[in-house]
Amino acid sequence: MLDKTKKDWWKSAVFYQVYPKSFQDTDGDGIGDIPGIISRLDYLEKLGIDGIWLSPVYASPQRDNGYDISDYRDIHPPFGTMADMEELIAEADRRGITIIMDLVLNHSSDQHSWFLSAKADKNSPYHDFYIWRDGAPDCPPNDMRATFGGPAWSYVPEIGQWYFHQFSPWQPDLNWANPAMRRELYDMIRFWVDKGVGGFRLDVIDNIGKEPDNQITCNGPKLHEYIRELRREAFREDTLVTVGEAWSANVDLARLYAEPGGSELSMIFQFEHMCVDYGRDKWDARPLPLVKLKECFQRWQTGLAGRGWNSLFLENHDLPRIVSAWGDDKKYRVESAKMLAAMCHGMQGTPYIYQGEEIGMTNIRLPIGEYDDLEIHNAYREGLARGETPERVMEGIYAKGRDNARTPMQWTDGEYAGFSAAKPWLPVNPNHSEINVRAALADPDSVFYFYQKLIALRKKYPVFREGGFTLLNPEDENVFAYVRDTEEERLLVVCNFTMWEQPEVCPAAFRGAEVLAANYKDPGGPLRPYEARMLYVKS
Ligand code: TEU
Repeated sequence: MLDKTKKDWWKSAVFYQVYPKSFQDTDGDGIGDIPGIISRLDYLEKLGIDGIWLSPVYASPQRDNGYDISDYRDIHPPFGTMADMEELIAEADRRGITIIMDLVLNHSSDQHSWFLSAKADKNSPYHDFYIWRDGAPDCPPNDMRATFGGPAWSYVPEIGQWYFHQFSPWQPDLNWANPAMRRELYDMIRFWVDKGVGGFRLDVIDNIGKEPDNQITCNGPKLHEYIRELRREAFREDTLVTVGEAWSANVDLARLYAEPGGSELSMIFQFEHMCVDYGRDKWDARPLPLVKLKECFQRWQTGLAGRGWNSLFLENHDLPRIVSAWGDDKKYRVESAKMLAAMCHGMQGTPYIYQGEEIGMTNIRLPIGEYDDLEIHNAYREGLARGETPERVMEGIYAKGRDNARTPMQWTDGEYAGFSAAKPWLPVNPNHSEINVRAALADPDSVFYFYQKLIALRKKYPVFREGGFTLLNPEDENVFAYVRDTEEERLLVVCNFTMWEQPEVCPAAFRGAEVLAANYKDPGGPLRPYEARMLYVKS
């Protein structure tokens, strides 16, 4: 077990993201809940993870599945009670699992009492908690667009003002220029630290320094000043792990957020690698350009070595299932899921596994009416308005829609996959008959045991945490191979990204090396479809 009183304990940790609405239902309403998470802690302990990143469980109208919070100090009733949450923290702790809560500090729900008061009365002490501009009802302050469609400004006739919302009208942006608002957030964070939470994932943290008048959303001039204040005032303990979500980050910006002195955050989630297959936008997905992906990882691995810290991930609740996106979710599902895991977990950083990734869950295809996500419905409307055919728009949604990752966790081959006794809020993937936790646990060659092994290897060999990174054969379009090394150890990771045989990659130093992990028996010779090998030598 990791010593979590050590400042940088999270550098040796592996985290697991739980999306509560889809993890495990216990009260038969078709919606996952906190008692459900508690009931699965033994499973997560078996996997070997050190912490859970819990997507929002706060009180919320659920317009954006909890990323629209109406009370930061309360629990969404269908998920359970505060007592359930306290029990989860305690039960997880008993198993050496730290709970990291999701914090949405950029915006609240439009149903938060602060916003209700702010929009009812210009003289309310909460008015200035949000971003308002005067103006005529037919003339928004500028033409900025919201991420989930439509203008980024909405008008409130009762007070004759516009409010700013980067995401949807139900998610008004908080005004970080207001010190009283910031103080409320810091106090709220301390409320959760006092309950025993071990850290936070900070939703769209790169947005908090926005200057809408200058059309600046990400990386505003005061962004890092705010984050440093947040660190000083709210994240006082060195041992808290803090992960900022920053779609706009490049390597230089990441060094600011995660500099080793610890004045800001432990690490960030950056998404450059997840965007290499975007065409015009994410809905216009192209085949994976492997050379570009390799170049991207190399830049991040070498760029942050000793000067920051990477997070390592291929999935989350906003992204498609990786085995469908970059692997083969049919014939070579098991092989390619393991290959992608090896590629990711061999690098330097802190790995995050998204629920279901560890059993190789796949994307889903639904009729448009069965999707729940507001982003999907907006993309559909906008695609048709642009003149695209429904078929073409649906292809984009099948490839990249966020509900791919949000279908219920597949525990068994039974009705509703053992997720719930009732019809779930989002359809279960029909392939749960084959892909499910029960089957994975019964099969020693399953994707589950491969993840379990990768987690154990990271704990055992310092090279995973400390080693330098060297990319081999950068121009090879089919195989991703790299070496990690310290003065004492060397690790080779070789991954065939195709369903065809590829020439062997094995530098002389690794001839006869120990095989730490592999997804085929008897690794050696040409690489088989989606083959992955992890070789190790003492240097
Ligand atoms: O996501 C940030 C974000 O920008 C997403 O909208 C992302 O760009 C999109 O999914 C990719 O197309 C965070 C949360 O992870 C997401 O679930 C929330 O909807 C969003 O913030 C708003 O809080």
